[in-house]
Amino acid sequence: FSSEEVTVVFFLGGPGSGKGTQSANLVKDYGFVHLSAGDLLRAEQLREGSQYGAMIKSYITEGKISPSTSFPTRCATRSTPTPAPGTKARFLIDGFPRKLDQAVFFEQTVCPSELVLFLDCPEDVMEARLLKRGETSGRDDDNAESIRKRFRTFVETSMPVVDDFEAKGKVVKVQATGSVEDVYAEVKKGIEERGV
Ligand code: UP5
Ligand code: MG
Repeated sequence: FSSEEVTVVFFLGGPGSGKGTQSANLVKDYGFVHLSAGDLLRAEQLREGSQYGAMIKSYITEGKISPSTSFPTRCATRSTPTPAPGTKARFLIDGFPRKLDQAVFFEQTVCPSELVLFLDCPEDVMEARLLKRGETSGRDDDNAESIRKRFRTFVETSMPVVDDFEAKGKVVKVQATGSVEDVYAEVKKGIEERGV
């Protein structure tokens, strides 16, 4: 794809910063196709007959990033509707790329991103949200031990991706500690200022 054909916005932020929640708002108001790498991996994990199920479960529980640069992208392409002719498709890619090699691979082989939305949130706030969600979510990684590992991976492996985009002037950073509504107001302001 070229940037004339599609608009790609990467939506990054720590575990529990609110990417999924705010994505739902953005889909409603801005017509994005939402692709969550984590959701796609969980769907593949649960798909009957998947040869990757056990492997994905282990990566998710350990808070590690699956090694393939292309797997989430492949899942995404498989599940993506074709846009109507003459319209520009808009993709909101949530929780990807979270490793430098994934970022380079995606931008070189799929499409360069237009913008990177980054939800900035302290760990104590994210932890409280995830533990609360863990009471009902059934997610393999919403427990204290996995959360600790996810935070570590985020700091060591995924923040460098954000820093790299920041150095390229692509990042819109939003404080994510407020209410869902307050955070969304800031998200909207950020993307509208950039004209996306
Ligand atoms: N909540 C949200 N916003 C709130 C607010 N403003 N005030 C109060 N509460 C708020 O929100 C989390 C919880 O907080 C919810 O209960 C929500 O109601 C509440 P959510 O919107 O779900 O946050 P999100 O940032 O999406 O958190 P998530 O847990 O999904 O983030 P992760 O980045 O950890 O999870 P993801 O699904 O992206 O990845 C999971 C795993 O998949 C990774 O750890 C990794 O093992 C694997 N993975 C790969 O291997 N490769 C990839 O490319 C991607 C993922
Ligand atoms: Mg999410």
